[in-house]
This record gives sequence, structure tokens and C-alpha cells, in this order.
Amino acid sequence: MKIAIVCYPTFGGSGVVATELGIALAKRGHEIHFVTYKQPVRLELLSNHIHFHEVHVPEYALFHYQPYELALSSKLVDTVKLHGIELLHVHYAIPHAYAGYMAKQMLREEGIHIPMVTTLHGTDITLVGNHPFYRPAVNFSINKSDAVTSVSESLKQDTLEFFDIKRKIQVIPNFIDQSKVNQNFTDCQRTMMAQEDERIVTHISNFRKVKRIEDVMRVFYRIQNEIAAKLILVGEGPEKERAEAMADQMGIQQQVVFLGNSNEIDRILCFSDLFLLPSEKESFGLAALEAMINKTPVISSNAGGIPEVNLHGESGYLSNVGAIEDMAENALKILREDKTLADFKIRAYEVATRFDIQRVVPMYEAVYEEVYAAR
Ligand code: GMT
Repeated sequence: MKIAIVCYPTFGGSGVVATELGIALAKRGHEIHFVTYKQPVRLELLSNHIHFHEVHVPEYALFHYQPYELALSSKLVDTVKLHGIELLHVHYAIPHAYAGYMAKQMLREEGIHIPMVTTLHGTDITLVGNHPFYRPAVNFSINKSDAVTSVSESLKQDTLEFFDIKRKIQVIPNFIDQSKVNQNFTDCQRTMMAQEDERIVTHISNFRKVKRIEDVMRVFYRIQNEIAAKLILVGEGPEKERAEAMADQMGIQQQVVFLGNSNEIDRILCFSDLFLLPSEKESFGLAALEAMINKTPVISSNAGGIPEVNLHGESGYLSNVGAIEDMAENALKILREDKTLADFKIRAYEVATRFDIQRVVPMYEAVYEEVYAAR
């Protein structure tokens, strides 16, 4: 099929999932057109099966806010007409589902009937979408989608609770490309990061409040009180400075490495011994899955969809949000003995393989076929 994918092109999980999905679909013979304001970060290669169309929003002094939705829906209309697109797949409800619906209606006026699939990713429902400022528009555009998918059962339940949904919501979990992780490189450079006797603890996120970076720092502080350890923090965001200040106050600057945003997280996860994800909310926790496929067990909160990914006692441990002592104790349980750590590493990997892309992409294809046939 010829599919237009709308997503955020940044390091966030929803953009990563949309990009990896597009790449996988292209490999399976579909023609994929990414429509967004910047080339997605994980989209390195364009080909005759993968195209990128930039949404440009001209600045005009009269506008206090530049109308991105308008530019996006116009771009979608043009792209559909020019390339004979057969289906829109929008990732993240705000404002993509709304803009997608507008494009669909404009095309309908010209006799072009194009179905729209909306994938809900998390904060579009749990944090932002149900704010009274957005709620009616989000509710409307979800109900006007031809199919709605959610990345976890937990997010599906939240959506049904917060909104008045008339559509069936199908859970299609996020996924991982196992073959890519195994093939990419063989030189895992652990020695560049830590001494041989040190355990490496990692956290990757956008450093927003919802990630509870302070908990990351506190859990690590307790870990390094007991065993030799390094903390590697990957990502950029508003809470990063706070983490830097805490490392200073705790006197552990030498053990904390800030790496900023990275396109090569496999290179970091390959030598990690433990991944921390103490989030307040998380619809899925793609970063945890990426850690697990790299044989890194996970200490996480039990918020949202995380328990659907990180299995307690198997791929790591779960604790209540904010239960720092419990998280630290569980972390030490995994890290103290080489044998225990090795067992958890194998099990984390095994759990992650259940989310292999080869199992998940056909679920999206089935949705596409269904809505296309019903258009
Ligand atoms: O976690 C974020 O703040 C980024 C956000 C996004 O939209 O990119 O991530 C959400 O979507 C990811 C991919 O489906 C999920 O793995 C994350 O759990 C989810 N984040 C939250 O629900 C907070």
C-alpha cells in the first residue's frame, strides 16, 4: 500500500515507533511517505520505498501562534493527491489525528476517500489530551478515525476512562527489531565507561517531570553506597540540570556521566547492567524494551503499561511510583552477584523477544487492510 505516516520526528518514543514501523513496512514492499516538520531522527536512509515530505509553516507576524495543523493538513492533501496515497497513519492524537481528519474531509470534497488509522501513544491521552483545552478536539478526532490503536492495554483503559470513545480500540504493542540490535556492531566498548569491577546503571529519557529523574538519582545513590557503580544518563530535557545539581550535592559527580541525546543507544545499552525507569506515568516504556533486548534488566515503577513490558522477577522488578528504597533493594538484588545478574540479563532478553517487529507489523497491516476494504 501507499501509506502516509504522520509523527513527531524527535527522540520521543512515538516518533521512534512510527519511524521503525515505516521502515519495516517499506521492507515488506509498502511505499511509505513520512509527513512531518523535520526528517525523523531514526530515519537515516530514504529510498524508492521511503519518502519524507517536510511540513513547512511560514512565519507571519500577524500570527501569535503559527498554524501547524493547517500546514500539516494541507501538506497531507497535496501528498495524497501527488503520490496516490491510500491510507493515513497518524501517531499521537495531538494535533495529528485532528489534522488528519481535516485532510480526509478536504479530500472527500474532491471524491478521494482515504481511511485514517490513529495510534495513541500515551501523553496524548494521559497528560495533555484530557486537559479541558484539548479534550473535545481529541475526543472528536479519535472517534472520527477509521481505526484506533493503542500501544498498551493500560493506555486503552485510560482512553476509555478519560474520553467518550465510540470506536473499538485495538491494542498493538510497541516492538523491537531484534535482528538490527544483534547485527549492528560487535565492539561493545565497556572499558571506555567504567572500571572492570563497576556495574553500569543506565537511564534514557527526555528528562521531563513525568520521568522522575530525582528518583533515578536517589536510587543510584543507594546502589553506589553498596557496590561500585557508574550511572549513565542519556537524553536532554528540563530536568537534566536538576540531575546535575543532585549529582553535585550527593558528591557522586565522578560516577555520573551525562551523554545527551544519542542515536546510538544500542552502543550504550550493550554494556549496561541495569536500566532505571521510575516514571510517574508511562503508556508502554519503549526505552525499557530497548534495554531488555540489549540484555539489560529493568528496575521500574509499576505505572501505566510498564507491567506489560517489564515482568516482575523475570526481566527486572517493579515497585510503586516513588518507592525508592524498594527500587534500590531490588537493583542490588540483581547487581550483587554475577550469576544473578547473568540470569536476569538472559531473561530480560527473552521477554523482549516476545515484542519482535516481525510479530507486530502484521497486526498493523491487518488493520490497514480492514479499513481500506471498508472505505
Ligand atoms: O515518554 C515520553 O514522554 C515520550 C512519549 C512520546 O510520545 O514520544 O512516549 C510515549 O510513547 C512511547 C511510544 O509509544 C511510550 O513508550 C511511552 O511510554 C509514552 N510515554 C508516556 O506515556 C509518558
